[in-house]
Amino acid sequence: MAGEPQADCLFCKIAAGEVPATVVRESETTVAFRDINPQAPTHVLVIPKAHYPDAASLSAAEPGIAADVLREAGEVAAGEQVDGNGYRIVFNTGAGAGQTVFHAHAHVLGGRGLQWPPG
Ligand code: IU
Repeated sequence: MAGEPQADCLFCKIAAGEVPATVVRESETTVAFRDINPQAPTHVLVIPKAHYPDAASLSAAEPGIAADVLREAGEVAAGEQVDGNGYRIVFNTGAGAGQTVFHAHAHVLGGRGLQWPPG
């Protein structure tokens, strides 16, 4: 069923506490944890606890939880004190855009200069 945990999904296991991660925030519907391969001094992933493969399917099925992810991303940036100099919230969507984990997640990147357009 839509949103149910998937047995083969790493981020479902992190959300369930079955795989360790460096958690920085948690809410009823989301978990935020540090990326294992950080691309900036602050690089935190915010995931919904419910399983949806990408941001578009999450927001279509659960707009309230999609809003929770965005709000938590902003709270992460404030907590990491990267909001003052600017930060980026990224949802890679599809393999062609670099998505490698097919459980919706927001990258929160900050703490260095960020170029535009991204690569
Ligand atoms: P992507 O947008 O799907 O490419 O992002 C997946 C991210 O998940 C990527 O930045 C990885 O470094 C990160 N990650 C992680 O934090 N922990 C893991 O065990 C694995 C990937 I696998």
